[in-house]
Amino acid sequence: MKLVGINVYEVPLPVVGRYKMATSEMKLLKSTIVELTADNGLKGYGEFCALGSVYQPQHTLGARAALEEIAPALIGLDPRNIGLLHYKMEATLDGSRYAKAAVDIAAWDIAGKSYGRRVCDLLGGAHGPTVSTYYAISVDTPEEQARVAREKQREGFTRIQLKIGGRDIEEDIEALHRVKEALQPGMRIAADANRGLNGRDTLLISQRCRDVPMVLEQPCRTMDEMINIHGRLCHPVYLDEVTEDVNAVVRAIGAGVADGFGMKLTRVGGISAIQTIRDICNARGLPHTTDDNWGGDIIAAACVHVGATVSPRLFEGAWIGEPYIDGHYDEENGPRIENGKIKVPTGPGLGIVPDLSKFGSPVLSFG
Ligand code: 0XW
Ligand code: MG
Repeated sequence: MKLVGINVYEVPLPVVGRYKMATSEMKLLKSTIVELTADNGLKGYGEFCALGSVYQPQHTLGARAALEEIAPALIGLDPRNIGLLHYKMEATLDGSRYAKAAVDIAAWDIAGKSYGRRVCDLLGGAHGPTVSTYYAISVDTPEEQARVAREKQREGFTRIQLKIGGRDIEEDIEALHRVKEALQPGMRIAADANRGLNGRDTLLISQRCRDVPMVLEQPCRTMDEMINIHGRLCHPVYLDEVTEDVNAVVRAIGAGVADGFGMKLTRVGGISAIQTIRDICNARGLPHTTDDNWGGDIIAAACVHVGATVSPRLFEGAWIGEPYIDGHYDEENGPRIENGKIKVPTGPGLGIVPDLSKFGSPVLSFG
């Protein structure tokens, strides 16, 4: 099998409802789909969707430029030889993991279709037919955040992620206490500032909310800030945005500054990279999610397939953008949240058969 074509599509994803984090509010996101075509006609799909241009040091146009750099070098390779694809990508361009992740995910999709197996089965097997997910509650008034938390618990979610930061910390502190009071036992809480807090405010919030059973997710902007305050916090810390690759994950674990992770496939380089991180976390008993920034059915399915293979004792859920997206790339198989759970797609590869008419014409084509 040889790669004979690579197409790149742009899919606009207007945000349904409201999605506000400490550093930005999302209104319209532009997802990027990578389609690999093999000489036997098989196609594999990958996806990345940057969360605007200030969320991380990678963004849409940069990732698409990276695809222009790497795609021609992949034509002629066997897409099932995923390690060789990565070797070639690293030999062609340093960094730009969003772009490489989309190629990686498409390669796992095409490999699964070639072997007639689901991606989760290629990754060691699924622990069940569904995975848990969690709901991210936007920055809002403390009363509204508490109302949403109660509503999501009634809908069957067992974990919420409360967005904090970007406001007076008294509001964060009040919101966390109101959410705690609003919930029945059985709901796990992550307070996620998406790097929007400094060390002082993180310490103050943790001390003033020591009675709230939660984890602090990526409060500060840098790993060094987290190393500086970690030993003085009253809560476990999950790192997210700063763990930009496998090496950063290993560094954080070695520095003793991570008690778990909000892990995103495209940030670290795709399914191959998160498989490694999954196994490292399993060896060290570190809980983690299998999420991504944003995106449609393709990246959602990839997060769910990986999540299905995470040890249930460590799995913190697969977040997907479905509640904020109007429609699916694949109306029949696209991942959906029901009672706080997502069914693992059953078809080979990612199990997604995208309606290509929804992607329009390619914005880039190679081969
Ligand atoms: C909740 N997420 C997985 C989706 C948004 O991109 C933010 C992210 C997070 O945990 O930071
Ligand atoms: Mg996070």
